[in-house]
Amino acid sequence: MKKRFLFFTAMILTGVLIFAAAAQAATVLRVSHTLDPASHYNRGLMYLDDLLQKRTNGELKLDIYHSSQLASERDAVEGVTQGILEMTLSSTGPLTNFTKAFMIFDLPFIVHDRVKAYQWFDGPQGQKILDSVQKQNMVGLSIWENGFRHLTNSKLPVVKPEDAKGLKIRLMENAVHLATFRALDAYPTPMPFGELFTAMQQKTVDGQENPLVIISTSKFYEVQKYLTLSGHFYSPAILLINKDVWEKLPPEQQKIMRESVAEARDWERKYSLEMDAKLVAELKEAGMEVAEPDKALWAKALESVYKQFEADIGKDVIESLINAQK
Ligand code: EAX
Repeated sequence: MKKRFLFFTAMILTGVLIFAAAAQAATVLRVSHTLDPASHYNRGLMYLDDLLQKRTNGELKLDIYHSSQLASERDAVEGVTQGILEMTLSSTGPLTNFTKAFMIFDLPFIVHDRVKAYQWFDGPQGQKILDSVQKQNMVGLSIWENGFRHLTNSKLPVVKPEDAKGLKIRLMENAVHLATFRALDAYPTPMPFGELFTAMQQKTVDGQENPLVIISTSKFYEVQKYLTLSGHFYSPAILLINKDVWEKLPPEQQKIMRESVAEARDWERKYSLEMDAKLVAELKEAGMEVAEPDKALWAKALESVYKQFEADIGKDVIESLINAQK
């Protein structure tokens, strides 16, 4: 509790300072995220900042806080709803606690062809999901990429779904993800990303699941021997801005922001695809033992999760995302 209070106080104080400075000069939007400076999130946000500065002659810029320096994902989203933080780039992990519309992304194996799925994300269906955050005093700017999540652990090679039985796996604080690992008879342990490396190092958990780019940039290979290329969840990254902050931007800057965000999204997705293509080899070299499981077998073992959340998500929405990838 005390730690969270400190986070929020720090956010408010830096916010006041930045807005005081902004009175004479540029508008600076603080963006919080949890990942490493070398991650796709950070690189994508730097790309966006570049575009914004160029296109507004430096009048609009980002101040990027990486590695959970400012807040965990959950605290950051809460900060944006309250207007004590301007922006965040967040997985759907904590978002489903604010709006159920995002749960569609969290179903196991719902996305198998991400390039086809991008069109659905960027079209009216994705927009409807983004718009669901308005009730929480936020504007959902765009759907970027976190990536296909793969399982790692320090105990044994996991190839078949039953191999995960009994493993203590750190998960995001997300109901669909937790239900998925319960269906595997694992012990899901929800925890903020910032605490994960230490938890694996101290063996509080046996494993975790994240995209390759995160396993690599956060150096999880130092504490995890086994990598299973399960790709069980596809995780998008949602770029959020506080609604009042958004509405105060002059229309010209809003237009520049919208265009730049879409360009940075495409850049970040491409970067993430390139990383995925080369990282298996790099992680092997770093000492990880890599298993390529039969995904159909895993999908079958996890079918029950769809039934569990069908009423919350909507059968039509599920079908529409599946059909978009045919
Ligand atoms: O959004 O918590 C996680 O595992 C996420 O992948 C990470 O925070 C990036």
